[in-house]
Amino acid sequence: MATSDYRLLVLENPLLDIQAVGDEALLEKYGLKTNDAILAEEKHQGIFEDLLNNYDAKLIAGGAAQNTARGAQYLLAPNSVAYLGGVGDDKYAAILHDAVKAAGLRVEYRVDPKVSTGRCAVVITGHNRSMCTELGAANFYTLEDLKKPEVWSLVEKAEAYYIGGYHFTVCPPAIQELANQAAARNKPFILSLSAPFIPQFFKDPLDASAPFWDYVIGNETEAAAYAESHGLATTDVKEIATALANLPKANAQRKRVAIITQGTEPTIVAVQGEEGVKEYPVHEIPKEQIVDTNGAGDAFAGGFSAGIVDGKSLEESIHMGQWLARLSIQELGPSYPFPKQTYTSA
Ligand code: 26A
Repeated sequence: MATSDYRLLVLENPLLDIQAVGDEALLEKYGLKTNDAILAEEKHQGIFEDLLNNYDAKLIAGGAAQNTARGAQYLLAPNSVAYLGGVGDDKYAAILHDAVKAAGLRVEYRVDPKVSTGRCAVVITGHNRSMCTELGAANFYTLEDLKKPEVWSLVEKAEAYYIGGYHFTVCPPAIQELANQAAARNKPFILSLSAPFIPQFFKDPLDASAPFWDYVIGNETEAAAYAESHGLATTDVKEIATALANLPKANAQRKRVAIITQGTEPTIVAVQGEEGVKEYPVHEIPKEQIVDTNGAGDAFAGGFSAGIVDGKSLEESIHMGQWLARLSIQELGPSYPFPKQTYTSA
């Protein structure tokens, strides 16, 4: 069946991951938690060189929603996904260009010749990953960049939007513009909560976009952070999912769906106005097959979004997300196996 090009448009922060296996001492040196995502402060400046010089770090294409976009493209027909964000004009941007080209992902980067491409230090300890990000050129994306003709034509062409919540630290007006476009034209608007610090410290722009979420995706720690910062008075993942699904909504033509992943525990799904939540068990793989879990959530979101864009059922879309996450955790960093594996439906 012929489909139109670039049906899914994704916006967030393109980053290069500098990833290494670390230890407690390294986490302690930089005051990092074993499993977290934060913005780099003054005290973290040395971590990138430290990882490269002393921990045999690998350079891997990252940026949470860029991983999701590569993931969705993995499952969809060629030329289905386009991605927006800001990079520099340097060797790190060249690595990102190579990675997205190999994945068949179209990018429209805002290129800033004066600022370095963003970097994310990823410290792996066992099945945990601690991430510390210096946004660099990714931090300079603006609403004007979204309105450039070559970008805006992608906005108009797209049939669905996916926003990585990390972009709330960069350009809420661009997110809001895509939210409005989605609601006005009844296109699905998918949002990832991305990290606990987003609902904690970027509550206002997050809440401004909430009425536009058709699908909201998070993991258990992000759900808990949302609940706490929004005074939900519960720590129960199912109750939080139900609360998210039933927030006020702008586009009444779509019922909101809230999806909470919990690692190897079942994926929780709540639908606006519907009684009860559904649970979708995860098909675990043997522990020795896991390389690292960096990007597992992004991969889930990529598979899920591919399903939604392709008009698959909610159940099938969840299955696609779980399938792609399972592939990704068997690769180094937020990557997918090539040659491509063939998806088998639920
Ligand atoms: C603004 N921040 C903190 C971030 C990120 C981020 N992507 C965008 N913005 N912090 C970490 N990541 C990415 O998350 C992926 C794993 O889920 C990392 O680059 C990594 O590839």
